Amino acid sequence: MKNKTVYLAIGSNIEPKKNIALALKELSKIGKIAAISSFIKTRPEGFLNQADFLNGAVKFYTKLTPDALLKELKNIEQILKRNTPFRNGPRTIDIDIVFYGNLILKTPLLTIPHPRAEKRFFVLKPLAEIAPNKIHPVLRKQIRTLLKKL
Ligand code: PH2
Ligand code: MG
Ligand code: MG
Repeated sequence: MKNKTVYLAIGSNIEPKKNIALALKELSKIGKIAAISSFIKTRPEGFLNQADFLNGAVKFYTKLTPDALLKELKNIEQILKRNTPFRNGPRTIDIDIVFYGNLILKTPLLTIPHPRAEKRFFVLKPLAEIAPNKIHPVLRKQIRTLLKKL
């Protein structure tokens, strides 16, 4: 199968520098990292009473199918002992698939593009750094435009 271009959003608010470095190392075992954005400090969204996050985005080439990629990302989260006590709570690492080529997919386990990407500064800002012209396949707008509208 041909390589697909995937954009991942990465976030951590428990020892974030260490855990992001470990996550990038694990990611490089399941595909090729083509670009890494800056990692920016962001205020927690959803559940507010927790530490600030470091958030960034990665451009990634992989031959894995969306389901297989999701499984591998969950596995990396396990390797980093992700233990989220509750929804939107603190996490050692969160790796979300934002885009998988131009695929539009909705299954009970996986929605691509990520269904909340366009509402989240902590996703759009780093993504705009490495993929300003990438067009959201559902909204049909560039990342830079979605960021500006936020
Ligand atoms: N992730 C969440 C919920 N809230 N807030 C920030 N700043 N960064 C995140 O990565 C984040 C969040 C759920 O995945
Ligand atoms: Mg997430
Ligand atoms: Mg996630």
